[in-house]
Amino acid sequence: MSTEDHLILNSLSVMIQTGILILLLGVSNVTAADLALGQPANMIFPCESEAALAVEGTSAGCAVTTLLTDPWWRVDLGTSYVVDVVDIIAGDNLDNEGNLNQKCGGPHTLTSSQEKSFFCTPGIKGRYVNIRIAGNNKKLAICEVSVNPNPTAQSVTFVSTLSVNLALSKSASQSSVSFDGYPVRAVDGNTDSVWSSSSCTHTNETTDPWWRADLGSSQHVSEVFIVNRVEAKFRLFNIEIRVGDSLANNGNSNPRCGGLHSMANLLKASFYCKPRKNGRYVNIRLVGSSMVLTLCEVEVYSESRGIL
Ligand SMILES: [Ca+2]
Repeated sequence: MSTEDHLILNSLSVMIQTGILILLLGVSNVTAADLALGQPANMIFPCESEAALAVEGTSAGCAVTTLLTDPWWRVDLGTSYVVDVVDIIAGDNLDNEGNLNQKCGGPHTLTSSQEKSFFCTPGIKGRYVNIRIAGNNKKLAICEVSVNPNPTAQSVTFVSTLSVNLALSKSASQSSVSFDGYPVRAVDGNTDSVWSSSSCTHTNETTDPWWRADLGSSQHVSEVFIVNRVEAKFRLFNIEIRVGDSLANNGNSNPRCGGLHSMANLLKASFYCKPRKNGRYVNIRLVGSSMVLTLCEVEVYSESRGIL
C-alpha cells in the first residue's frame, strides 16, 4: 500500500486530487443488510490493489486503479435486488462491464465529507453495481462500499417479499360456473394447465365473462401472471385486467391495466400495470360475445418479479 493510501486511511477522508478521486464509503451508515459484503468484485485493469478490498467489511484496505480513462469498479450481488442506497450504476446488464446500466442519479461529487451515501430514488433493480469516474487520466480508489436494499422492504425476506403471490388462496368469484370450474381453482396454488387436473376455472359461454380475486385489502398491483388451459389456449383473447376497490359492475369498471391482451398462443404470461394500480379486487374479463373464460392460475404481485 502506498504512503498516499495510508494517509487517506488515517484521516478517513474523501479527497480529490489532481485527476484522482478517492472514495471512502464506510459501513457505519448501513442500516440494513449489506448486500455487497464479501461478494465478488471486479475492476478495470491495470490496478494497484484488489477489487475485493472494497467489500471486505472494513476500510482497512482500498481498491485502487492506476490513472486511466473511465476507471470503474463493480460488485456482483449474486442476484437482482432493488437498490436504494448505493453508488452509482446498478443493473443486470454486463455490456461494457456493466457501465451501461442505469445511473443512480449523479454525476456525484465528493469533496471533503468523510463518507457519503448516495440514494437511488426510486430504487434501481440490479445484480451488478458499478462505480466509475468518467474522464481521462482518472484514478479510482474505493476503500469500502456498502449496498443496501430498499429500506421499505424487509431486509431478511426482501427477495421473497417481491415474490409473494397476493392472490394465493384468496376468495374468488366469476360470472358463471360450468363443468365444476369454480373460481377458486385459479388461486389454489396449482398451476397445472390440464383440465383434468381440476386446477382450472370455467364459465358458461357468454358475453364478457369475468373472474375476480378479492385480495382482502387494497394492495399495490404491478404484475398479473396467468396460466392458460393447455387444451384451449385459443379462448383467452381480448383479455382485460382491472384493479381497484370498487365492486360496481362486479369490479369490471375499475381502472384497467393496459389494453386488451391475448394469450391465444401462450400457456403462461405476465401482464404489467404501468404505473402500478392500487386495489382490493383484480378482475380478468374477456371482451366479446360467445366467450368462455378458463383460467388455470392467476398470480398477483405488488412488484414485478422480472427486471425492473
Ligand atoms: Ca389452479
